[in-house]
Parts: sequence; structure tokens; C-alpha cells
Amino acid sequence: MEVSVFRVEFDSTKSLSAVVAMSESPPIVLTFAGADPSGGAGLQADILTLSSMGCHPLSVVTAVTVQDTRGVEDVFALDAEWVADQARCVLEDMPVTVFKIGLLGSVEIIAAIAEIVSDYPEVPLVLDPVLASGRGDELASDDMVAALRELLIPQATVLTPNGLEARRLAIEEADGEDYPALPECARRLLALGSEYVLITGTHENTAEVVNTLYTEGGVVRSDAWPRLPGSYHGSGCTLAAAIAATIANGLEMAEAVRDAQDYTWQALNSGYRPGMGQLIPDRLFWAREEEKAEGAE
Ligand code: PXL
Repeated sequence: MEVSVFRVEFDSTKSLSAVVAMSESPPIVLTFAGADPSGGAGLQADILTLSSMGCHPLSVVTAVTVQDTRGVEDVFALDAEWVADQARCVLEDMPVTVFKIGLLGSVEIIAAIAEIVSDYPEVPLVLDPVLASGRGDELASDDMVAALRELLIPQATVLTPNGLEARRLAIEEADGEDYPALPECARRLLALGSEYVLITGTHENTAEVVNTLYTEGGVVRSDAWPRLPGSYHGSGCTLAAAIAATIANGLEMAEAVRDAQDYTWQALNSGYRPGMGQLIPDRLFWAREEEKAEGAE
């Protein structure tokens, strides 16, 4: 049997591009998030979604969690300096098109990330204010909510709370004040400085899931989606990462939010149950559909 040996002549004085034809980099999105070993939410959800939507994900770990598809058992927040160092290192190397922020871990991490993103005011920021897991496990203290309001919401291009998060973020202190209605929550969150606020209806007691995008001028769009049966792990992360991807791919906010919702709904509709708890969205639904179609040919 003849064996061919391919040898690339590498001249270290020339750049690698002279030797290997390189493809253009896809848009780069940097996500700050917590690691979820179950692969449903957090960093893993972001990496899957961003890759599936044609972006290159940079992933800065804020916290490590112990969890499965049934719930979060523990959260260990990294030292804020480690979070900042991870981000600064990749930011010096690669041009980032969009920032996405998920689980934060501590007030110190919020302050460190706020300082970093403030150095890139031209880079859009998708802020998913993760306050609790899908099952309701607390993931943010009151101090962290205050720091989010003060340091990150003012820098957000789009904030993506569910109804529960919108209500908690809209009141200055949990001092017994009644929670305002969602349009009033949106008004207050915009007043804090976020350019857009997308309040999702997953946790509302409505037949359909209604997601509404607000800006200073009022409602930009409101989309109703058939409510799927079952409970999902990582739906909010998937939607926020999908918005980061559609913005990175060049869409304006109204279209970006529309396409990201459509992608997320399809991922949820193709969800699977790998363990004993919640369903996980299939962020690669389209690839599996293509594979099935090819198999049927
Ligand atoms: O879905 C919110 C979320 C975000 N990030 C991490 C999580 C969760 C929920 O469990 O664990 C790391």
C-alpha cells in the first residue's frame, strides 16, 4: 500500500496566512457567564447557541455551578480579578462584535465586568439579568441586584428579563412596595439607561408566551408564541445568546429580536430530556433536521 505524506513547508519568517489559506473569522461574541455542567444553561448554552448561529464564542467564566437538569445545588463565584484577566486577555487578541452577560456570581464581578465593558462603548451589550434558575434557585443577592441596576443596566443595549426578573429589578429596594405592571417595569428599566428592554412572558400565567420589546418611544414589537408543554433548562440563556448572535450578524434590534425568538422557539420545540429533570433546548435542531432529511433521500 502506498502511503502519501503531505508536508507543509513552513517558513517561520512568513505569516501563517502565506502557508495556509485562512477563512475569514465569523463575528466574535464574548459571553460572561457561569458554567453549567449539565449543558443546559449558562456558558454551555451560550457557546452552543452562538456557534449554531454562525458566531465565534469567547467564553469568560464568572462562576462554577454544581447542578443537573433538576436544579442548582451550589454556586462558586470566581475571584473578580480572574474574571477580568480572562476577558482582558482575549480582548487584547480579538475584535469583539457583541458582549453578552449572564450569571454574575458576586458584586465584585459585576464591578469588574462593568469596568471592562465601559472601555468598549461602541460594542453592543446584551444583558440577561440572571436572578434565579428555571426551578427558582436564587442566583443573585439583593446587593447584586442593586449593583446590576447601578453599574450594568445603564450600559446595556438590550436587557432581557423574564417577568419575575423585571419586577425585582424595577423596584429600588424590596421594601414592601407592590410590584408594578410590566410596562411600568420596562419604563423604569429604560430610565436606568438600557436602550431596549425585552420582557419575556415565559413565567406569566398566560395561554401564550408574549415577549415585548420596549424602547424609550414605547413598544417596538410584541410577539406571541404557542406555550410549549414542559419545563426547560436554559431557555432564557438561549434567547439572550441568540439576540447577541443576530446583532453580531448585522441585524437591527427589532429584526434581531424577532429572529432570535424564532430560533429559540424552534430549539425549545425540538428539546429533549437527557436526564431526570427539565428538558434542554436543542440548539442544533437545524443540523439534525438536515441530517434526517438527507437520510430520507
Ligand atoms: O438560566 C439561568 C442560568 C444562567 N446561568 C447559569 C445557570 C442558570 C440556571 O440554572 O445555572 C450558570
